[in-house]
Amino acid sequence: MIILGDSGAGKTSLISCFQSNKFDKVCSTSCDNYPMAFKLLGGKIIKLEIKDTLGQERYREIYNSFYKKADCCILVYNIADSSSFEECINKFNNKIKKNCKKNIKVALCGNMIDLENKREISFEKAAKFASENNYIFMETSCKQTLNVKNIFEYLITTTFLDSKDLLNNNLKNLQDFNNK
Ligand SMILES: Nc1nc2c(ncn2[C@@H]2O[C@H](COP(=O)(O)OP(=O)(O)OP(=O)(O)O)[C@@H](O)[C@H]2O)c(=O)[nH]1
Ligand SMILES: [Mg+2]
Repeated sequence: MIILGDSGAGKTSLISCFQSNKFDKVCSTSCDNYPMAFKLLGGKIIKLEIKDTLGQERYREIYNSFYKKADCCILVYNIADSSSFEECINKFNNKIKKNCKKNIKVALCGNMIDLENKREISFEKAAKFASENNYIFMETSCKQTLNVKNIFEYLITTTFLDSKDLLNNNLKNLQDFNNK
């Protein structure tokens, strides 16, 4: 899984919040992958590597090899910063279409919904972009640990479970081994 989005959108915070279920105010972006293991419905076990990236334009080219390997992607913007959304719908989306596997599963993530009074991008606008591209869409807040687990679990489940399993089961059964 690769995490993409503009600098400051909250990529590192999302990973950290997903892993620890809490909000660390300062998150420095690490070059490492974050390995995790999950047991899916029906007992299938997957080992997932989450690749954090640096959002600044000058660093973006270094991730080209990760685009090719990724099975799924979270594309993050800040709902209170329209330029971070523009970066997603233009630059990052083009990169995904050009460099990723054709069948990659993408989740668009509108982060920082705790900043509702500063919102610049409406839910509807982002949902429309997501549906036109066949992307999952959720809004999250790392600060309030809202929807963070959901977006990861939903993306992992839809990426690695067969549609037949998805129909028969409820995704709530996904188990995070690292929390056990
Ligand atoms: N209010 C609020 N602040 C957040 C939220 N998520 C992250 N932040 C803050 O936003 C700032 C940027 O978050 P990062 O996770 O470092 O952003 P990033 O996308 O990893 O940025 P780069 O590594 O530079 O590409 C930090 O100060 C976080 O504490 C959120 O949901 N709400
Ligand atoms: Mg970061």
